[in-house]
Amino acid sequence: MINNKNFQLRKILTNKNETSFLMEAHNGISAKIVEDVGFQAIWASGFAISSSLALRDCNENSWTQTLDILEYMADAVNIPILLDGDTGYGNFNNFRRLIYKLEQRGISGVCIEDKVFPKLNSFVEQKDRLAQVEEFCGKIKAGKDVQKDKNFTIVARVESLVSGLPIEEALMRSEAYFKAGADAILIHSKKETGDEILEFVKKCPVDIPLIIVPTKYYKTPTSLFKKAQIAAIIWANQSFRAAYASMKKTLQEIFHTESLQNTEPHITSMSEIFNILHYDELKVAEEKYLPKIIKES
Ligand code: SPV
Ligand code: MG
Repeated sequence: MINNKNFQLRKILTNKNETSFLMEAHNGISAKIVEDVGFQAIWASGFAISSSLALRDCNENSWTQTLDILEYMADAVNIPILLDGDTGYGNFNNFRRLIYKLEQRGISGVCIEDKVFPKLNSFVEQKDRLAQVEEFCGKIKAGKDVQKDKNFTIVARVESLVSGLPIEEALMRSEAYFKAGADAILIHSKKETGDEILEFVKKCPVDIPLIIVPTKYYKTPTSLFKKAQIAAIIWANQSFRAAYASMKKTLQEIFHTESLQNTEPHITSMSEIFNILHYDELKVAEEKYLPKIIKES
Protein backbone atom coordinates (compact mmCIF):
# COMPACT_ATOMS: atom_id res chain seq x y z
CA MET A 1 0.00 0.00 0.00
CA ILE A 2 1.32 3.45 -0.94
CA ASN A 3 1.81 5.90 1.90
CA ASN A 4 0.40 8.96 0.24
CA LYS A 5 2.14 11.61 2.34
CA ASN A 6 5.52 9.97 1.82
CA PHE A 7 4.87 9.70 -1.89
CA GLN A 8 3.86 13.37 -2.05
CA LEU A 9 6.95 14.55 -0.20
CA ARG A 10 9.24 12.50 -2.39
CA LYS A 11 7.63 14.04 -5.45
CA ILE A 12 7.89 17.58 -4.03
CA LEU A 13 11.56 17.21 -3.11
CA THR A 14 12.76 15.51 -6.24
CA ASN A 15 10.94 17.10 -9.16
CA LYS A 16 13.42 19.41 -10.86
CA ASN A 17 10.86 20.56 -13.40
CA GLU A 18 8.77 22.30 -10.80
CA THR A 19 10.17 24.18 -7.82
CA SER A 20 8.14 23.43 -4.68
CA PHE A 21 8.00 25.37 -1.44
CA LEU A 22 8.12 24.09 2.12
CA MET A 23 7.16 26.35 5.01
CA GLU A 24 8.43 26.05 8.56
CA ALA A 25 6.22 24.93 11.43
CA HIS A 26 7.15 24.24 15.02
CA ASN A 27 3.97 22.95 16.68
CA GLY A 28 0.48 21.70 15.89
CA ILE A 29 -1.18 25.04 15.27
CA SER A 30 1.60 26.47 13.12
CA ALA A 31 1.51 23.26 11.05
CA LYS A 32 -2.20 23.78 10.58
CA ILE A 33 -1.73 27.36 9.44
CA VAL A 34 0.94 26.26 6.96
CA GLU A 35 -1.52 23.79 5.48
CA ASP A 36 -4.42 26.24 5.60
CA VAL A 37 -2.47 28.87 3.65
CA GLY A 38 -1.83 26.37 0.87
CA PHE A 39 1.72 25.09 1.24
CA GLN A 40 2.23 21.53 0.06
CA ALA A 41 4.68 20.44 2.74
CA ILE A 42 6.14 21.40 6.11
CA TRP A 43 9.71 21.96 7.25
CA ALA A 44 9.86 20.97 10.92
CA SER A 45 12.70 23.33 11.74
CA GLY A 46 15.18 22.51 14.48
CA PHE A 47 15.71 26.21 15.10
CA ALA A 48 12.00 27.00 15.37
CA ILE A 49 11.11 23.97 17.48
CA SER A 50 13.93 24.56 19.96
CA SER A 51 13.28 28.32 20.05
CA SER A 52 9.59 27.74 20.74
CA LEU A 53 10.71 25.74 23.78
CA ALA A 54 13.00 28.64 24.77
CA LEU A 55 15.98 26.40 24.10
CA ARG A 56 18.98 26.94 21.86
CA ASP A 57 19.37 25.24 18.50
CA CYS A 58 22.23 23.04 19.66
CA ASN A 59 20.38 19.86 20.63
CA GLU A 60 19.36 21.16 24.05
CA ASN A 61 15.96 19.51 23.59
CA SER A 62 16.22 15.75 23.25
CA TRP A 63 15.20 14.03 20.03
CA THR A 64 12.33 12.27 21.76
CA GLN A 65 10.99 15.63 22.92
CA THR A 66 11.13 16.75 19.29
CA LEU A 67 9.35 13.55 18.32
CA ASP A 68 6.47 14.37 20.65
CA ILE A 69 6.05 17.78 19.00
CA LEU A 70 6.19 16.16 15.57
CA GLU A 71 3.38 13.86 16.58
CA TYR A 72 1.10 16.83 17.30
CA MET A 73 2.08 18.34 13.96
CA ALA A 74 1.46 15.16 11.98
CA ASP A 75 -1.90 14.64 13.70
CA ALA A 76 -2.95 18.18 12.80
CA VAL A 77 -2.36 18.15 9.04
CA ASN A 78 -2.75 16.13 5.87
CA ILE A 79 0.34 17.49 4.14
CA PRO A 80 3.71 15.76 4.56
CA ILE A 81 6.39 16.81 7.03
CA LEU A 82 10.13 16.89 6.44
CA LEU A 83 12.01 16.88 9.73
CA ASP A 84 15.14 18.95 10.11
CA GLY A 85 16.90 16.07 11.84
CA ASP A 86 20.14 17.96 12.60
CA THR A 87 22.96 15.38 12.56
CA GLY A 88 20.62 12.44 13.08
CA TYR A 89 21.22 12.94 16.83
CA GLY A 90 24.35 10.79 17.02
CA ASN A 91 25.94 8.12 14.89
CA PHE A 92 24.41 5.80 12.26
CA ASN A 93 22.68 3.78 14.94
CA ASN A 94 20.93 6.77 16.52
CA PHE A 95 19.87 7.77 13.03
CA ARG A 96 18.40 4.32 12.33
CA ARG A 97 16.41 4.50 15.53
CA LEU A 98 15.20 8.00 14.60
CA ILE A 99 13.91 6.80 11.23
CA TYR A 100 12.12 3.88 12.87
CA LYS A 101 10.26 6.27 15.16
CA LEU A 102 9.61 8.92 12.46
CA GLU A 103 7.92 6.40 10.23
CA GLN A 104 5.78 5.22 13.14
CA ARG A 105 4.65 8.79 13.81
CA GLY A 106 3.71 9.71 10.25
CA ILE A 107 6.70 11.86 9.33
CA SER A 108 7.57 11.54 5.65
CA GLY A 109 11.22 12.41 5.50
CA VAL A 110 14.28 13.66 7.33
CA CYS A 111 17.14 15.95 6.45
CA ILE A 112 20.49 15.35 8.12
CA GLU A 113 23.46 17.70 8.02
CA ASP A 114 27.11 16.70 7.78
CA LYS A 115 28.15 18.04 11.16
CA VAL A 116 29.04 16.42 14.48
CA PHE A 117 26.55 15.99 17.34
CA PRO A 118 25.72 18.24 19.13
CA LYS A 119 25.33 20.73 16.29
CA LEU A 120 24.92 24.47 16.52
CA ASN A 121 22.67 26.59 14.31
CA SER A 122 24.50 27.35 11.05
CA PHE A 123 24.06 31.10 11.38
CA VAL A 124 25.72 31.42 14.78
CA GLU A 125 29.16 32.92 14.41
CA GLN A 126 30.99 29.92 15.75
CA LYS A 127 32.21 27.09 13.60
CA ASP A 128 30.84 23.59 13.97
CA ARG A 129 32.94 20.54 13.21
CA LEU A 130 32.05 18.82 9.95
CA ALA A 131 31.50 15.07 9.93
CA GLN A 132 33.97 12.87 8.08
CA VAL A 133 32.68 12.10 4.60
CA GLU A 134 32.87 8.31 5.01
CA GLU A 135 31.11 8.40 8.34
CA PHE A 136 28.29 10.56 7.00
CA CYS A 137 27.92 8.28 3.96
CA GLY A 138 27.58 5.32 6.34
CA LYS A 139 24.83 7.21 8.17
CA ILE A 140 22.93 7.82 4.93
CA LYS A 141 23.30 4.16 3.91
CA ALA A 142 22.13 2.95 7.31
CA GLY A 143 19.08 5.22 7.05
CA LYS A 144 18.18 4.02 3.57
CA ASP A 145 18.61 0.40 4.65
CA VAL A 146 16.36 0.73 7.69
CA GLN A 147 13.44 2.76 6.25
CA LYS A 148 10.36 0.61 5.80
CA ASP A 149 8.50 2.68 3.21
CA LYS A 150 10.37 3.11 -0.05
CA ASN A 151 9.07 6.67 -0.40
CA PHE A 152 10.38 7.89 2.96
CA THR A 153 12.88 10.57 1.93
CA ILE A 154 16.38 11.14 3.24
CA VAL A 155 17.92 14.50 2.38
CA ALA A 156 21.65 15.05 2.90
CA ARG A 157 22.54 18.60 3.87
CA VAL A 158 25.94 19.91 2.85
CA GLU A 159 27.42 22.43 5.28
CA SER A 160 30.76 23.04 3.52
CA LEU A 161 29.84 26.49 2.16
CA VAL A 162 28.47 27.60 5.53
CA SER A 163 31.76 26.47 7.09
CA GLY A 164 33.72 28.66 4.69
CA LEU A 165 35.23 25.76 2.74
CA PRO A 166 35.79 25.98 -1.03
CA ILE A 167 33.00 25.00 -3.39
CA GLU A 168 35.04 21.92 -4.45
CA GLU A 169 34.53 20.46 -0.97
CA ALA A 170 30.75 20.91 -1.28
CA LEU A 171 30.78 19.32 -4.74
CA MET A 172 32.88 16.37 -3.58
CA ARG A 173 30.61 15.78 -0.59
CA SER A 174 27.46 16.02 -2.68
CA GLU A 175 28.74 13.37 -5.06
CA ALA A 176 29.66 11.10 -2.14
CA TYR A 177 26.24 11.53 -0.49
CA PHE A 178 24.49 10.89 -3.81
CA LYS A 179 26.47 7.64 -4.19
CA ALA A 180 25.59 6.70 -0.61
CA GLY A 181 21.91 6.83 -1.55
CA ALA A 182 20.62 10.28 -0.50
CA ASP A 183 17.39 11.16 -2.28
CA ALA A 184 18.24 14.86 -2.50
CA ILE A 185 20.94 17.34 -1.45
CA LEU A 186 20.24 20.43 0.62
CA ILE A 187 23.00 22.87 -0.19
CA HIS A 188 23.20 25.48 2.53
CA SER A 189 24.71 28.96 2.29
CA LYS A 190 24.91 32.00 4.53
CA LYS A 191 25.95 34.46 1.85
CA GLU A 192 23.78 37.51 1.19
CA THR A 193 23.28 36.63 -2.47
CA GLY A 194 22.44 33.33 -4.13
CA ASP A 195 25.54 33.49 -6.37
CA GLU A 196 27.45 30.66 -4.70
CA ILE A 197 24.33 28.49 -4.75
CA LEU A 198 23.86 29.13 -8.48
CA GLU A 199 27.54 28.36 -9.08
CA PHE A 200 27.14 25.14 -7.11
CA VAL A 201 24.11 24.16 -9.22
CA LYS A 202 26.10 24.70 -12.43
CA LYS A 203 29.04 22.64 -11.23
CA CYS A 204 27.17 19.87 -9.40
CA PRO A 205 28.74 16.67 -10.78
CA VAL A 206 25.76 14.40 -10.15
CA ASP A 207 22.15 14.40 -11.23
CA ILE A 208 20.46 14.75 -7.87
CA PRO A 209 17.58 17.05 -6.84
CA LEU A 210 18.75 20.17 -5.01
CA ILE A 211 17.04 21.95 -2.14
CA ILE A 212 17.90 25.40 -0.81
CA VAL A 213 17.18 27.60 2.22
CA PRO A 214 17.36 31.27 1.17
CA THR A 215 17.06 32.76 4.67
CA LYS A 216 20.14 34.97 4.17
CA TYR A 217 20.02 35.47 0.41
CA TYR A 218 16.31 36.28 0.23
CA LYS A 219 16.96 39.27 -2.02
CA THR A 220 17.95 37.00 -4.91
CA PRO A 221 14.76 36.54 -6.93
CA THR A 222 13.05 33.18 -6.61
CA SER A 223 12.72 33.11 -10.41
CA LEU A 224 16.50 32.54 -10.70
CA PHE A 225 16.28 29.44 -8.52
CA LYS A 226 13.34 28.17 -10.52
CA LYS A 227 15.33 28.69 -13.71
CA ALA A 228 18.22 26.77 -12.14
CA GLN A 229 15.80 23.86 -11.57
CA ILE A 230 16.03 23.88 -7.81
CA ALA A 231 13.59 21.15 -6.77
CA ALA A 232 12.48 22.74 -3.50
CA ILE A 233 12.87 25.96 -1.54
CA ILE A 234 12.52 25.92 2.23
CA TRP A 235 11.25 29.01 4.03
CA ALA A 236 12.93 27.79 7.18
CA ASN A 237 11.83 29.95 10.12
CA GLN A 238 9.33 32.62 9.06
CA SER A 239 6.30 31.21 10.94
CA PHE A 240 8.16 31.32 14.21
CA ARG A 241 9.72 34.73 13.64
CA ALA A 242 6.40 36.22 12.52
CA ALA A 243 4.66 34.86 15.63
CA TYR A 244 7.43 36.21 17.86
CA ALA A 245 7.29 39.69 16.32
CA SER A 246 3.52 39.89 16.47
CA MET A 247 3.30 38.54 20.03
CA LYS A 248 5.92 40.96 21.29
CA LYS A 249 4.32 44.00 19.64
CA THR A 250 0.86 43.12 20.96
CA LEU A 251 2.04 42.41 24.48
CA GLN A 252 4.03 45.65 24.62
CA GLU A 253 0.94 47.58 23.56
CA ILE A 254 -1.24 45.93 26.22
CA PHE A 255 1.45 46.43 28.87
CA HIS A 256 1.85 50.12 28.14
CA THR A 257 -1.84 51.01 27.65
CA GLU A 258 -3.25 48.69 30.33
CA SER A 259 -6.06 48.05 27.89
CA LEU A 260 -7.06 45.71 25.07
CA GLN A 261 -8.66 48.45 23.00
CA ASN A 262 -5.84 48.97 20.50
CA THR A 263 -4.94 45.35 20.05
CA GLU A 264 -8.27 43.53 19.99
CA PRO A 265 -9.21 44.55 16.41
CA HIS A 266 -5.86 43.29 15.09
CA ILE A 267 -5.42 39.90 16.71
CA THR A 268 -7.00 36.59 15.74
CA SER A 269 -10.52 36.20 17.01
CA MET A 270 -11.39 33.32 19.30
CA SER A 271 -13.91 32.20 16.69
CA GLU A 272 -11.21 31.78 14.05
CA ILE A 273 -9.41 29.40 16.42
CA PHE A 274 -12.69 27.60 17.12
CA ASN A 275 -13.14 27.21 13.37
CA ILE A 276 -9.69 25.96 12.49
CA LEU A 277 -9.88 23.42 15.32
CA HIS A 278 -13.41 22.30 14.33
CA TYR A 279 -15.15 22.93 17.62
CA ASP A 280 -18.43 22.44 15.75
CA GLU A 281 -17.58 18.76 15.32
CA LEU A 282 -17.73 18.37 19.08
CA LYS A 283 -21.40 19.35 19.14
CA VAL A 284 -22.24 16.89 16.38
CA ALA A 285 -20.33 14.13 18.17
CA GLU A 286 -22.09 14.92 21.46
CA GLU A 287 -25.45 14.45 19.75
CA LYS A 288 -24.30 11.10 18.52
CA TYR A 289 -22.44 9.70 21.54
CA LEU A 290 -23.41 11.49 24.73
CA PRO A 291 -26.54 10.27 26.53
CA LYS A 292 -29.14 13.05 26.98
CA ILE A 293 -29.17 12.64 30.71
CA ILE A 294 -25.45 13.58 31.00
CA LYS A 295 -25.74 16.47 28.49
CA GLU A 296 -28.55 18.06 30.44
CA SER A 297 -27.13 17.61 33.95
C1 SPV B 1 16.51 25.22 10.78
O1 SPV B 1 15.48 25.76 10.38
O2 SPV B 1 16.66 24.80 11.92
C2 SPV B 1 17.63 25.05 9.86
C3 SPV B 1 17.85 26.02 8.82
O3 SPV B 1 18.41 24.16 10.04
S1 SPV B 1 19.04 27.14 9.36
O4 SPV B 1 18.57 27.75 10.59
O5 SPV B 1 19.14 28.05 8.25
O6 SPV B 1 20.29 26.45 9.56
MG1 MG C 1 18.22 23.26 11.82
